[in-house]
This record gives sequence, structure tokens and C-alpha cells, in this order.
Amino acid sequence: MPKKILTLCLIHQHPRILLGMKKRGFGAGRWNGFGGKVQPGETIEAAAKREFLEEASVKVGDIEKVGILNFEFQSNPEILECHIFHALNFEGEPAESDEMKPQWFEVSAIPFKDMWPDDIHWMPLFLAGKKFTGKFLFGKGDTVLEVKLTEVKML
Ligand code: 8OG
Repeated sequence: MPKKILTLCLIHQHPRILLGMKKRGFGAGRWNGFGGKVQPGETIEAAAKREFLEEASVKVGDIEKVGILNFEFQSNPEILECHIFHALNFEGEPAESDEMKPQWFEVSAIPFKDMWPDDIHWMPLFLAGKKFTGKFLFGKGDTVLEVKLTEVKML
């Protein structure tokens, strides 16, 4: 089964979280963290930092891996293995790019209805500082058909 490694990095400074509106490509029209594909020869951590800089002009410092989620689609045999990071510190003012329009949200007002439908499942763990692994199966219209989510001590 082909597998693609993706990163997703979020800044959560309670009570706010930085999200970006994806303007084009996969997931366009949805709020999300920042990330993308790992390039050949690049570490997953380096990819997470590079994508944040490219997409929002933000230079993240220390990042901690908090989740690994597999996204599977009924209509596509390719598995997306998404490595989720929490950025502990950063430099720079979030700025709009061709790909993302960043905006701070109160964690009590995260716009889940305009996000990937799996996010509502794992975001509470993320916000609580927990680590997790899981698998989501998506059907037609990106409906979630199957959820497997496990809290873990270490990744
Ligand atoms: O390079 P590209 O922009 O296509 O990368 C996709 C980005 O979207 C990457 O940061 C990973 C992220 N992403 C998915 N699927 C999902 C999902 O179901 N939920 C969330 N929150 N992010 C996702 O590819």
C-alpha cells in the first residue's frame, strides 16, 4: 500500500491557537494547522518547520511530536501518514501566503465545521497536551467512516 508522509504543526498558546485557511490544493476552504509533504532527504521535523515558514512566515523553534494519524480514503489506496507537532515557541508575525491565510482563534471557538472532519476527534487530546496515534477512514464527501484513536505515552 503506497504511503505519503505529511506534517501538520500547530501553535497553541492557551487560550489561543493559530490556524490557517487553506487557499488552494488538498483541503482548500478548510482551516488547519500548517504543513505538507516531506521532501526526499528531509527529516520530518525539518519539513514541519519549513512548511510553517513557507505557509505563514513563522519560524518555529522547538517542536514536539504529539500525534501520528493515518488517513485512508475508500476511493484511493494511498495512505497519508500525518505527523502532528506542537510548536512550543516561534519568531515572526503570521502572514498570509499563496497557500494559507493565518488567523488566531480562541480554543473555545475553533471552527470545526470548516475543518477536516477528523479534527474534532483528536483536537481535544492535542489541546490537553496528550499524545496520540490513530487511523481515520474517509468515504464519499470526506465523511468519517471509521475512527481509531489511542492516547499514547510516547511517540
Ligand atoms: O502539501 P499539502 O498541502 O497537500 O499537505 C496537506 C496538509 O493537510 C498537511 O499539513 C496535512 C494536512 N492534512 C491532510 N489530511 C488532514 C486531515 O484529515 N486533518 C487535518 N487536520 N489535516 C490534514 O492531508
